[in-house]
Amino acid sequence: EHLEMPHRLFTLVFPIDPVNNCVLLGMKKRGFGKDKYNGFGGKVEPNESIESGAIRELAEESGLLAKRVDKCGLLFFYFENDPVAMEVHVYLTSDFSGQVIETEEMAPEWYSADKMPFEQMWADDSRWWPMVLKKQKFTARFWFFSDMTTITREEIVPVKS
Ligand code: 6OG
Repeated sequence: EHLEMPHRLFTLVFPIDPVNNCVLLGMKKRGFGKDKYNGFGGKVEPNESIESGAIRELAEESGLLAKRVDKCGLLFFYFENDPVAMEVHVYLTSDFSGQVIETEEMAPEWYSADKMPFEQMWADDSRWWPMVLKKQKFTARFWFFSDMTTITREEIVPVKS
């Protein structure tokens, strides 16, 4: 039933340092998700592919230039008071260059991949991040109460690579 809802396309990229098993998170300084840590991403523009949107947003928000990004999951968010669902394409990248910079949007910080600051992240993240650690691709759906904090229903389905 929810599949018929209109969707808005977003990307979310997590840079990974495989040597130290660290992930770069950004403290969002403004806009949607302010004062939360998250990966780097945003809306996909009409003239670009989802992957190029992911690479563009990563560069804009962190200073890192990814040569490639690897799809690890697909998230759908349904908000009680919003008729438009969010479709968020989630990527990892270990193939990047450049220097991490703080931007108007994000204050980046490295975290150990198994010590994520979930209490300062969106409530869904602690539910699906374990799939990332297991290298298991997934599709997940979360229904949020109007407080944007409480998850009222969730579905997390592993998918084949
Ligand atoms: P801009 O407004 O910056 O794009 N996003 C979420 N990420 C997680 N982990 N959980 C959520 O739960 C999220 N809702 C949105 C998608 C918003 C950015 O925030 C992500 C985009 O990367 C509801 O253009």
